[in-house]
Amino acid sequence: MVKPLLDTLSGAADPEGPSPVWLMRQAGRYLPEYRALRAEAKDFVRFCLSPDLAAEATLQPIRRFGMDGAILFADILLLPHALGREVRFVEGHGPVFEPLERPDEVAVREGWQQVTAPVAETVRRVRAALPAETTLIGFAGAPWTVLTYLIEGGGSRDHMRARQWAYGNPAGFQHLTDVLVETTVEYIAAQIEAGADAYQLFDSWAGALTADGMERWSLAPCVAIATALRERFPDVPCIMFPRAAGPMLTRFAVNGAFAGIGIDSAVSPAWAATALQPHAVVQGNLDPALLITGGEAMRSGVRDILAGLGGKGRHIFNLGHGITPQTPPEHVAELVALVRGEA
Ligand code: 1CP
Repeated sequence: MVKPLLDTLSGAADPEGPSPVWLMRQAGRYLPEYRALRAEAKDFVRFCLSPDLAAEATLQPIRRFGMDGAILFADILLLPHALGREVRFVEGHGPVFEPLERPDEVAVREGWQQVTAPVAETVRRVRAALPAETTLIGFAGAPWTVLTYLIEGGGSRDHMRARQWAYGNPAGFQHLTDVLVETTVEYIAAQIEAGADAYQLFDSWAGALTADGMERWSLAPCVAIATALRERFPDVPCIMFPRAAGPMLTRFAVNGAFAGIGIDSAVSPAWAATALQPHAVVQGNLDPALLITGGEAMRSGVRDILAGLGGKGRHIFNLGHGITPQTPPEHVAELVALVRGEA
């Protein structure tokens, strides 16, 4: 069975074919059918942990647009939630945690996998409903990005407290990272066993670290996760997304642990084609603002990315970060058609 996205990650894609396409946050509030479904569960954590609702949210963008990849509907903060750091999603604000006071407040907790078991059930249901050619993508947050939320008590502009913990108490920070590496491996393994074809590690805040800090707190733990999973599931590729990593992206690409590297919109396609693409499949990187803008601005952005990265069987079309709620769904339909050469 031809699965264009999985085949690209495995190096088996037809170089003549169009770049496979999926979009970060392709399920979510820009879709009216998502807003209607979301209204069925007041609490976002409960929504994510309801396999019926989460499977439906995963499938909505596939039904409407037919992307090559479906990303599991869940959240990167469900794992720490299962480890006893309870998360609340506050309407109009975002995730909120009781901020960590000490590194030893996080440990591998007996029974945590029972809390995330519904996520694997979602994967099973999506797999059963998905067209055979659609790649099902599991995911988790990278340890650094997850830890920023735990340490700051939620989202943060500069991640100052998390950076100070990492630089000021490396032993304590290593303990926190180790706990997340160990549990992330099991969390993704459960998604793979339930039917995920590939998985992505989101390091959304990698760019807040120094180059040395990124090497230690982003690259090293993510390599550890991908290496452990490759031993168990040699055919399941990892896409690493170290957002805003800049020139450090080459360190991720040459490592060999990751079949794909996600790039943000600040990276030039021409640079990525020479610096990254010889070592890994490159995923990206339309500015989400161009998807909102639409029209010729969007079309020219798409053309530039395809000219730089497409046509080699080593590119997955995506945004440089997630779709935002104000995005017109018609622009998403046009984007998918453009990438496929149908518009
Ligand atoms: O009520 C709602 O609908 C809340 C909005 C929402 C959604 C749709 C949140 C809250 N999470 C999600 C789903 C989600 N989150 C998915 C699956 C859906 C899809 O991609 O189609 C995925 C992959 C994530 C990943 C995620 N969650 C990341 C990494 C990607 C990124 O955007 O950088 C991060 C940082 C989060 C944390 C999070 N979840 C939600 C919010 C508001 C936040 C905070 C974001 C921030 O600090 O800016």
